[in-house]
Order: sequence, then structure tokens, then C-alpha cells
Amino acid sequence: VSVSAVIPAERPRIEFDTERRTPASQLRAMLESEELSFLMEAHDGLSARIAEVEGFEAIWASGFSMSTALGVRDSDEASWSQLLNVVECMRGAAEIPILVDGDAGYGNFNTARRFALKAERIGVGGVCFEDKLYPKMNSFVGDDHCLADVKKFCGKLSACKEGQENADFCVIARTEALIAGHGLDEALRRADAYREAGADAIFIHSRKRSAEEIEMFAREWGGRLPLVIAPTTYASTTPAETFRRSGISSVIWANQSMRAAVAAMRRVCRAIRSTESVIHADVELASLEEVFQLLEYDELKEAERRFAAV
Ligand code: SPV
Ligand code: MG
Repeated sequence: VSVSAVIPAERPRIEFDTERRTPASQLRAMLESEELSFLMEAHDGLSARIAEVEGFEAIWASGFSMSTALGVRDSDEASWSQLLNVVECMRGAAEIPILVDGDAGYGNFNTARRFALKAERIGVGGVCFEDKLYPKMNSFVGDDHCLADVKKFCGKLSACKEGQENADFCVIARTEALIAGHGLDEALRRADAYREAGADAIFIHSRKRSAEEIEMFAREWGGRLPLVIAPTTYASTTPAETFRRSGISSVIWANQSMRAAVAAMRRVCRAIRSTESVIHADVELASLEEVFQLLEYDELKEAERRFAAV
């Protein structure tokens, strides 16, 4: 069976929302824009709110970070409904569009499209699936990253595109070809098959210490679809300007808020435990006032005045 055999000849026509107001249309506009944009990782309602307040254009609902916050490993240990419950909290806490990490789609084309549709109904802007096998393992762990069959993965993407309700909803295809050590040609071959299957953007992942292979990929890709990257291992050696020059559409800061929380919680717990006091820890803490402000306690006071008075 050729790749094209699993792709419907006539895909539903996508009508673009010219006002660009839904989360999906905002995410689509961001991906398709010439400007480099940044998605900040979030793993719960609070981190989503903070990403928005700090000015990010969009949120990456990271499987790694949400799993970590749930106390489990990034190997499909959390169920997809658990993860979407977390995403629903984010959706309630922030208005900027959310791109949800859908891992490898939790099984076959059917579980992937059910996940995508449920995510769309929660009100996220798009989902991202990677071409690995279920259960997947985090891309930075070990060397045992088996890739999915290209045709099967294309079937997943096409099923999601055909099942979406809002024309602007984005399905992003992530190839792990470079992570799995297959090289540039295989990454390009896969990305192009995913484009033909209906993907709206390609997430090209790398875990090298430099951006060289990403730059090479971008050059060869030539803008066939918007490119998304998560420069976790190479961001410190690469200024954002390099991504701009390479024609990258969007950069995902995939896990920094979660790792900041881990570091801060450990420091504070250690200080309080060892000194039997909060005197030393207190300087690092957000004030209660800051927390109340972030979650708009004032609005509740005002609403009480308007609606609860009898
Ligand atoms: C995630 O944030 O869950 C990702 C990106 O998938 S990575 O951890 O780099 O694989
Ligand atoms: Mg992930």
C-alpha cells in the first residue's frame, strides 16, 4: 500500500476564519505568520495563567511536564483522559491558544482522532502527534526510540483532519526521525508524507547540543509547511535569531516552568526541613497577595457585590 492509498483523495475544504478569533484560528495564524513565535510549557492551571500573564502567545500542554506534575513518567503512564482533565484546567485559567501534546496518539488512528476531537471540544487550538509507538518514551531518555510505520502514522493524521469540527483546528505532525538516529533524509521523507496526509505544521525534534541538524532540515524543507521546534538541548548554544533566519515558525519552551517548579519546591522544602523554620525560605516565596492577584480574587469580591447582595 502506498502512502497515498490511506489518504482520502478529496479532503474537506478548510474555510479560514478571517477574524481569527477562536483558539484554533489564533494558533493557525501564529503558525502561518512570518514572525517567530514562542509557546510556553504549562502543566496545570496556574502555570498556564502565568505563561499568559508573562506575555506568551500560546501554551504548549507538555506531556512530559503534565506527567511530571501528576507524579508519573513521560511514557504514557497518565491516561489521555487524565491529561485532558489537566488541559481543561489550563483552558479555564488562560485565554491564549493551547497546543496539546498528544504523544503518539494512544494507539491507532481511532484513539488519536478521539483524543483530537475531545481536545478540540475542550477548546484548545490544536494537537501534536509524534511518529513513535505506544507506549512512547520521552525523547531524552535512552536510545530505544522506535518509529511508527509512515503509512500508519499518515492514517492517524488524516483521520484527525477529517474528524475535526472547526476548520482552523491544527494537527501538527512531529517526526522523531532525528531522535531515533535515522538522519536528515528520513526526517524529510517522513515530514513530506505527513504534509501530504494533511498535517498543518511539522514539529522537527532534535536532542543535539547544537542547532546544526535543525538548520539543515529547515534549509532542505524550504517552507513547505510551518516548522515547530523544541530546542531544549540546543537553546543555550543558539540565539533566537538563528531560528528566525532559518525560517522556523514557532519555538516551544517545552519544560522550563515545570523544571523551575521542581528546583524551587526542592530548595524551599530543604530549607524549611533543615531549619525548622520558614525564615530563610520566605524570601523565595511568592507573596499571598501575588497569588491572589494571579487568580483575580478581586473579581470575586466585585461579583459578590453585584450578584450576591440581597
Ligand atoms: C513534551 O514536552 O512532552 C515533549 C517535548 O514532547 S520533549 O520532552 O522534548 O520530548
Ligand atoms: Mg511529550
